[in-house]
Amino acid sequence: MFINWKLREINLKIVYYGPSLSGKTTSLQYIHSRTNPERRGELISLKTREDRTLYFDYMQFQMGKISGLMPRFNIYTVPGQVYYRGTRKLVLKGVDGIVFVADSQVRRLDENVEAIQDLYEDLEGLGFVASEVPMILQCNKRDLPEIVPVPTIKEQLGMNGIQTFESIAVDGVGVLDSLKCIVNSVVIKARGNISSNP
Ligand SMILES: Nc1nc2c(ncn2[C@@H]2O[C@H](COP(=O)(O)OP(=O)(O)OP(=O)(O)O)[C@@H](O)[C@H]2O)c(=O)[nH]1
Ligand SMILES: [Mg+2]
Repeated sequence: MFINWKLREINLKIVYYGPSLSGKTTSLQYIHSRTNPERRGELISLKTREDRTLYFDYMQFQMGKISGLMPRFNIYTVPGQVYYRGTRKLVLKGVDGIVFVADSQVRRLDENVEAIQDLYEDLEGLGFVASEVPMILQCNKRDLPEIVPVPTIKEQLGMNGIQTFESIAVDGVGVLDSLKCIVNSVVIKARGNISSNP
């Protein structure tokens, strides 16, 4: 969270985190396509020839007010491929809220578990108390045939107490519901921080 008191702006950062090919970029593309063009910036994607995220995807949008300040939401996705671990950690710097995008396919369960372990390690390495960072779970690819039941995913990821959404990012199903939920949690936390440090 970064407040520019002169401009009366508050910058908030939401990161879409998860294993490779889970649907993070697809989710952000859908969000971009459904956001009012007057309230959002360009979608910036740095990707390889195979359309995989190389560094991150990014977009910004404005919405509502927080304690009289204009919030700017900065949304990022991390590159899920294993060897971009360092980049993932960089993207998490200063994060205010996380959407963990799990790939629901049976054969990807282990990758989801590895990604959540990396996430907690990275957060701790950056000085966060992981349990204090607003986080939600988006179980993606619910349209595919061999998928894990949501309660099993939650249990395997140790995310039983965490708000969860099912999604089909390619069709936009569930994507905005999960975005609204994390935005809401981030705003509530920001309000609390502002009122305790006026
Ligand atoms: N069937 C199905 N395919 C999906 C869904 N969401 C994404 N995909 C496909 O999965 C592939 C990977 O999606 P991306 O959004 O690029 O995945 P990513 O998480 O950004 O991957 P990295 O950038 O490598 O971390 C693409 O071919 C998408 O079209 C979904 O809900 N259902
Ligand atoms: Mg991507």
